[in-house]
Amino acid sequence: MEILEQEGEMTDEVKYMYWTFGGTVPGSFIRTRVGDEVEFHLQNHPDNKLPHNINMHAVTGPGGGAESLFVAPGHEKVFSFKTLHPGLYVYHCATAPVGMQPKVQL
Ligand SMILES: [Cu+2]
Repeated sequence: MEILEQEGEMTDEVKYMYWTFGGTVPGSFIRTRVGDEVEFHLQNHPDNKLPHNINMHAVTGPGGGAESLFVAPGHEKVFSFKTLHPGLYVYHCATAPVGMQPKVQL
């Protein structure tokens, strides 16, 4: 998944700089099955201005992976996790200010 900071139209004639997962807000669904082993790659586009990360609420551990996936512009981080519980989970960037970060379900 790639983080893209890009301007979009919030409403008629109102532009906003979105911090997106893959160019959309919210980002796309990531569908897995219980017991899957997932290798997740997070890229931060070189044109971005800020570091980002991802907190997956389906992941047990510090920040749901956020600490392992804190990535500067132009770089990539990788981590692996195993899906242990069924359900619908959110993921979001947990870099401050969290309230401005994109959200989606996992
Ligand atoms: Cu972010």
